[in-house]
Amino acid sequence: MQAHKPQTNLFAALCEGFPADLQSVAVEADHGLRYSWQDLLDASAMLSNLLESLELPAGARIAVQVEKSVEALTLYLATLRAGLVYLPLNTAYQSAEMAYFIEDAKPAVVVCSGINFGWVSKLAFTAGTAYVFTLNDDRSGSLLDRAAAFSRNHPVAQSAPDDLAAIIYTSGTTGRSKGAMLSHGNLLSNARVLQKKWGWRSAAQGGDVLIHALPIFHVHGLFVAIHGALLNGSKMIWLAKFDPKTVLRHFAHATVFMGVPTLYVRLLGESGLTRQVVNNMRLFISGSAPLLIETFTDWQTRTGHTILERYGMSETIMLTSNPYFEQEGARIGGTVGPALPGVQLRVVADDGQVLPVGEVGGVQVKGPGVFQGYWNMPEKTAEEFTADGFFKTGDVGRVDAQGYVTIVGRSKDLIISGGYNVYPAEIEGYINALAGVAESAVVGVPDADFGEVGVAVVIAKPGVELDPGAILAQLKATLANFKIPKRCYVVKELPRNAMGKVQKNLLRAQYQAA
Ligand code: MLC
Ligand code: AMP
Repeated sequence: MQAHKPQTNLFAALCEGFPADLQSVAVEADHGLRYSWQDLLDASAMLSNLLESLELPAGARIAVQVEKSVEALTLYLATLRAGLVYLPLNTAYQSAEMAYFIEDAKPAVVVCSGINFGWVSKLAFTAGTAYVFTLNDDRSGSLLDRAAAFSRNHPVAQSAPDDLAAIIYTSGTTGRSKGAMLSHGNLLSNARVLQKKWGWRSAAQGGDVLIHALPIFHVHGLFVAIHGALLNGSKMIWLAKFDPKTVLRHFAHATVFMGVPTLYVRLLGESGLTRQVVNNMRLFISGSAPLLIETFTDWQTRTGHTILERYGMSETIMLTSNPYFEQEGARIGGTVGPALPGVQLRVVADDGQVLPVGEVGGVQVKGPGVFQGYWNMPEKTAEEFTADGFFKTGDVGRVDAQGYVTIVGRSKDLIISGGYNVYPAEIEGYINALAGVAESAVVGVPDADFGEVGVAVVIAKPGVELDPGAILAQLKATLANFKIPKRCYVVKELPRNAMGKVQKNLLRAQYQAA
């Protein structure tokens, strides 16, 4: 008898979780269409065949900036299936941001919305991209037109665990975005661990249904949510955008919900959120940003459910999780739970000494989800790893005697707003380049909805009168909307320490109250 060879291509491994009845519903989209498991297989095969017909070199990047749709999901699956590298990009990125990603990643194929074809194709062709296709959220565009001629059969590419599956760009503290290279092995091992840890229910156990309301260009929506459902053969209720009232309506037919804290805050703002409404739900998961203890307890009071908070990042996928099963311990608000199986997590002092239980320091990790390095940045990659192979997360935290991790802050200058990362250095760079600006500092302040939002504090060049509104308007014309500081102040000077460094902690305290 031939031994069963485990699948190492992520797509092939996900398919092993598909239910026996391939005609059953895999994805129920909010525009009313239902896609069967067979539809996902057929569509991904056709797209894979199209990609293969382009005769791209091994490791070619497929850069995708499109609105959320089930077809975009099948393009992701097709890229894995063809053994190529998926590179998703936030739909909010404007031309300067897109130019950087395309120049840096040199994708062989770019897929964009039809409405952006003019400027995106110009950037892509200038950077040497050979093919630009369009894909719209109404199932139109040249990508699907071209794929229609291809077969619904496609042998899955042989991918080794270390072969790249995706590149996820994360902004850099110096302002330059870095592409985190993730392999089939990284993504698959994490998906399998989470399937067990979160008790995903097989069809025989009644099955699970996931409400998918997150964007699909970041780790949370693309990997944690999609892999979770597919690997378990669980249906997804696919919402193009998060709307609290729509989500409330779907709770009756679903069992699992994943969100960034802002989604929970907005759901709590709905009077319709009651115990009865979530009666059918099994699990609420939060991550990507700190979940305030008030949100955690308000959710418990209103729904009777305890949110499971987990922690991760683009470079590592998921690292820790509060327990799902009672016998593994309680879900403790304010903590992100113990390290997942296979993850080694330690807390170190500034000098690299490993700290004892309870002490606060830099969080370092090692494990099967930790990425392969930053695209084209070997020095930067080397800087972020210790000599003994731990990745420096840039988060600051502590671990208690039971192994529960609490994230207390970040050593990286980063604002997390509604689950999106905003790097002050990048925004400051743009502000400083505006006419009449001498200098600027961007800091994060607490916000009831987004958790944290950016505030810009700007100094004018001598003799120049700056208008804060005009500064924000100019930024809006250039940068992704979520990066725009929510407020801007023009001041005479910035607080500095003895070394002349701007004291952002003082600015934060000052503008938090303002
Ligand atoms: C929108 N805006 C934001 C914002 N989202 N501003 C700051 N932060 C954000 N996150 C701006 C809009 O541009 C608009 O500005 C104004 O705020 C109001 O917009 P809105 O209509 O309320 O926003 P909405 O479309 O509802 O989006 C909010 C949101 C969205 C919370 C649904 O931001 C979202 O989907 N966030 C999830 C991000 C995510 O998936 N993160 C995972 C990263 S992975 P104006 O001026 O134009 O009107 C990761 C690893 C891990 O971190 O551990 O998971
Ligand atoms: P990203 O680079 O978008 O993947 O963001 C990763 C960062 O999000 C981490 O380094 C953390 O700072 C933050 N993060 C993710 N999950 C949590 C959480 N549950 N609590 C606090 N911070 C989190």
